[in-house]
Amino acid sequence: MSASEPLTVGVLGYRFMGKAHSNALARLPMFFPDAPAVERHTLIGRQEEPLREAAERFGFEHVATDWEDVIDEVDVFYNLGPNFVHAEPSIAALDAGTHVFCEKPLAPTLEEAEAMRDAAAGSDALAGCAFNYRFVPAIRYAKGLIADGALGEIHHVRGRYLQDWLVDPDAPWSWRNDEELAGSGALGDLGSHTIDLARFLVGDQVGDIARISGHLRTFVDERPVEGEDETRPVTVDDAYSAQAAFESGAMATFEASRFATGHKNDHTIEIHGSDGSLRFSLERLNELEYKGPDQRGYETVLVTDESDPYVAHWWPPGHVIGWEHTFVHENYEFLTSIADGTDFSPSFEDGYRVQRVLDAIERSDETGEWVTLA
Ligand code: SOE
Repeated sequence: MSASEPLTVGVLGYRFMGKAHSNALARLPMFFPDAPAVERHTLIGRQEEPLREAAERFGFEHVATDWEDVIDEVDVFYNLGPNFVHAEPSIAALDAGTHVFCEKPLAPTLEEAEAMRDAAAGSDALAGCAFNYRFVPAIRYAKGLIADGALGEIHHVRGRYLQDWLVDPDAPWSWRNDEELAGSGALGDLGSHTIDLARFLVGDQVGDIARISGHLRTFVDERPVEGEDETRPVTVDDAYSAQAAFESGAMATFEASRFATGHKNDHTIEIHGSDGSLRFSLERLNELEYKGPDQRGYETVLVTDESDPYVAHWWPPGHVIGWEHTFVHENYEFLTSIADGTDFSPSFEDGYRVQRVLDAIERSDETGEWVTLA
């Protein structure tokens, strides 16, 4: 790729994440003019008709029904498919020297995540894992406070991710309900975000998770298949909870549920230290609640100043941004890392480290014992 030519991107997946990332790529030229030029080259999917319709709508030049025909033809491969298609195409692309951006969680199993991590380590191409919540301005602001020591010694991390889209027992079965296809349920789909955020925010202060105990629960064990007169078993968790100790001795509690009635996409993380605390909620994405050493209680900081991360690319202070903008930020950073030949976080190593924690929670649930992460 020469400096003047655009990066050609092939994207596998054209539903929810395909739309989120295609929108992000389309926003870059207007809001991040210093981002590398990108050509939305090929959209990859199995069903030709809806694929062509999506390619038209998302601005892709070409379509393909087989990823193997694409990964050698583009500079960057986005793997936005279901968890069970993360490993093989991503490893093949990295082995071919194609940069890879893969949605979270990295894989359904620890073994596949390890193979992806190793492929990235052995490739000259760049690999990133799309934990988009690292790219919320308020989360970046929180990380700055923690890095500056504003919270003092970290004692507690408390993360939870609550949704309720499956509380209706008649909500249809999908690949997210199947262990072979997804690996786990709320644990991997939602818990992976929270565990990654905890590692991102306090990892430098408290080290990695040293040991953990977990509990998984499936409330509804079979669901109707949409458009058919049959049901399929639910073989993954509907909810999980876990408690953990970091290497420093700091404590963490994590939970996620798809049965938290009344909560639509409620991802919150709280951190308590010797000198202060902070609290973030995705439902109030532009705000950070912070209690510093000189305050009696929490104050709500509206993180929309032009000096705040990414904000200057958008609108004046107070003109808030949303969930979709986090994808623009992560695409900007990943594509810029490719163009500059610099590292990108979260890497496949980060994705693998999250997968180790997911796997440990599942093993703890099976044995009823704490699991030490070597
Ligand atoms: C689950 O419904 C989901 O789409 C997750 O898969 C995403 O990662 C999360 O950002 C929103 O909820």
